[in-house]
Amino acid sequence: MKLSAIIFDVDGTLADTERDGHRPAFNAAFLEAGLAWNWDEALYGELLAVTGGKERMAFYAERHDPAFLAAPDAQERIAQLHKAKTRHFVRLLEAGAIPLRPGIKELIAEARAEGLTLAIATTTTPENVTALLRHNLGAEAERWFEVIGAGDIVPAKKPAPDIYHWVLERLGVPATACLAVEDSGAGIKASLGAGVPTVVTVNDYTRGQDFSGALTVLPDLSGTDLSALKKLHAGHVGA
Ligand code: XBP
Ligand code: MG
Repeated sequence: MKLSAIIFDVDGTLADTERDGHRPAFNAAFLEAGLAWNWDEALYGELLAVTGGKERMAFYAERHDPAFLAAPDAQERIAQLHKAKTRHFVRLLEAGAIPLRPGIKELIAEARAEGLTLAIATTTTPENVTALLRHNLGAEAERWFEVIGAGDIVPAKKPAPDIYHWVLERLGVPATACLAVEDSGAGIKASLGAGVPTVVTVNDYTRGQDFSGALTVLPDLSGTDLSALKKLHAGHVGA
């Protein structure tokens, strides 16, 4: 099965967004709302076990501020905090504070030049994806991706395979004709759960997680061009 599409995860894969992007954006939203919550780097690493910003806040409140969750308007407050957090995160992107990871820009250019289809399968909010692409690759970059599956579009977030199923259905190609690029244990569980061969690039938060089934696990994509990825894919699914 020939490789026809690359499906990218966003957070941790396209860019190192978590420690210096999402985390300070959450903290800015908490401060603005007068909440005494503050997520340091180590705590945030633990909280990343829960995917999705709203889900992550609820998980934190359950353990550290049960009174917050017991209030009748808790879900509404979480939704408001999340809106504010997205605003702060997008502002960081606009300021150029969150660059793409090594090799990403080059791989996207090479894949486009060879006529491969590009797609995105992520847990993050759609606005975050649009802003990340725009501020790192230009205003037209969003259109380079045939399908963008993001956020609450599926109810079950990664590690559930649902977002990959959603993207595959819209791409109209078999899972084995695609290659997923992921950075986390939850991410590869989702991609492999949908039958998509997957390469992993690790980061400080995900190094050491369970990547069984990955075609390869790399520090980043610098030095790994499209032909190398095609070889890995062909070796797995048969050329
Ligand atoms: C990563 C996530 C996200 C972000 C926060 O997803 O788990 O929840 O941390 O994003 P992926 P939101 O690696 O699949 O992109 O606050 O917008 O949910
Ligand atoms: Mg990720």
